Parts: sequence; C-alpha cells; structure tokens
Amino acid sequence: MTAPGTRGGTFITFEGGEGTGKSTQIRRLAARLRLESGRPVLTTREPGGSAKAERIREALLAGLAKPYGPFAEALLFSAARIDHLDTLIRPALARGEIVLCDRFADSTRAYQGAAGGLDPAALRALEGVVVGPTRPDLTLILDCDPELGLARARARRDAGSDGAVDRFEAEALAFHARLRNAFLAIAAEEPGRCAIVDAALPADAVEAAIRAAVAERLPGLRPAQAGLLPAQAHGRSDDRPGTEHGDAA
Ligand code: T5A
Repeated sequence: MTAPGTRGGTFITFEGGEGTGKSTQIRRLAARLRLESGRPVLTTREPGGSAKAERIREALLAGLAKPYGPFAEALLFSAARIDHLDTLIRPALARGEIVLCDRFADSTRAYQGAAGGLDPAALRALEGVVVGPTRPDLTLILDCDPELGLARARARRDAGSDGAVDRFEAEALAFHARLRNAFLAIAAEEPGRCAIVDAALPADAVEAAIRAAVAERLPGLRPAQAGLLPAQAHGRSDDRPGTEHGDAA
C-alpha cells in the first residue's frame, strides 16, 4: 500500500452515489482524527481540490463536456486529478499528513465506466497512468438506495445551501442504480482496500460505523477510542471539502 517516494502519510477516500453523506462524514472524521491522531489532516475533494482542478470541476458539473461523450469526460476528470495529485495530495502525503478525499478514481470507474458505458480495461489503463502508486490506503464506500441519496441532495438544495441540479445528479434513476452496483462491485473486487458503510442510517450511526472501520483497517490512527465529539465540532452542514485547501491542522 505504501508507494515509494510519495508516502509517509495516510490516504483515505470516500466514495458512493449522490447524496450518500460523503461530505458530512469527511468533516466528522477529520474532526475526530485532528483530535486523536496527533497528525495534520487535509480534507479535499474531486473533481477539484486544487485551483486548476476546481476550474475543470466547474466545466464538468455544468455539463460542458457531456456532448463529447464519457471518454472525453474521463479525460477531463483525469486532467483535474493529475493536478490535484501533483499539487496537493502527494505533497501532503510526503509530509506525513492524513488526506481525506471526497471521491477519487473509483468515481471514474463507476460514473464513466460502469454507468457511462466505457470499457473498464481502457479506464484501468488511464487510471494506472494518472494515479500511479498513489492508491488510497482505505476507501469508505457509502451505500444507500439511490432514491434516498437523491432525495437528500434535493432537500439540501431546496434548503438553499446548494446550487442547481448538476450534470450527473440529473441522470435517470437507472444510471444511479448502475452506479450503486458499480461501487459495490469495486468493494467486492478489492476488499482489502474498501469498506462498505450503510449510509441509510442516521448520520451519527454512519459516523460510528466509519470510525469502527478506520480503527479496524488503520489501527495506528485510533479514531474509535473516545466518545462522540460535541455537535459543534462537526462543522456547519454546508461546510463541504473543496475550494480552500489550507485546512491541514
Ligand atoms: N464524478 C466525480 C464523476 O463522474 N467522475 C469522477 O471521476 C469524479 C471524481 C461531483 C460529481 O462528479 C461526478 C460524481 C458527482 O456527480 P459533487 O457536487 O461533488 O459532484 O457531488 P457528490 O460528491 O455526489 O456530493 P453530494 O453533494 O451529492 O453528496 P454527499 O457529499 O455524498 O452528501 P452530503 O454529505 O452533502 O449530504 C447530502 C444531504 O444529506 C444530509 C446532509 O445534511 C445534506 O443535506 N445527510 C443526511 N441526512 C440523513 N441521514 C444521513 N445519514 C445523512 N448524511 C447526510
């Protein structure tokens, strides 16, 4: 798992369908790890995370690449990922930090591959070139019925803390069902890296399950040893990982 030349840190990714609670749970795990690990924790997201990648994110989520097809979209996600890895993730890992990333290469496999219809072998080859040895130490796959996740994302938008429906959220329910199966298939293929978390549970229970998974898979980080954090330590509900990344503490 530890890649020569890039590591010393710990790389944890959060994956799953729309509205499964990744942003919410990243904030909570980051707060916990900042208290308990004694190491700097960086939260970030894909697409985006670095200034250049955030610009690509805007174009992708506005649907500007959609007319060019899923392979062109995969290339753009990859272009964003290259900059994100080079300018933010690898330097943080090399400094020994814990990096928590909201989506990573599994999202390309699921969205552009399984749900978008791209040849998995071509995507694996692309992933090999882009990601190289910087593989996650642990991937938490937040799983729930896509109707529930989409309803949560819709409720968040209706509450006014989010913008318009984006390019992928607008896809038909069948697309989101394929996504869910794709993430479960990735977990089945790589059980050593991936842990499935039941995201239909209330947020506190999801948080507890994530802490248990981290404690079991990465015992050196010790996130399950103390009681629950006070609610105010969880941050605001709209405090999503992303555009500002000087948040290693
Ligand atoms: N994409 C991305 C690709 O196609 N290929 C790629 O390679 C990559 C990297 C990114 C889009 O790009 C696609 C995937 C995406 O479509 P995004 O805006 O970053 O777009 O979208 P998501 O990552 O899907 O994030 P969402 O905002 O949709 O959902 P989250 O982060 O999973 O959910 P969260 O935490 O914001 O929660 C949603 C709402 O539910 C509530 C929250 O308070 C919030 O209001 N909530 C819960 N309510 C009840 N119970 C719980 N357990 C809850 N947890 C959260």
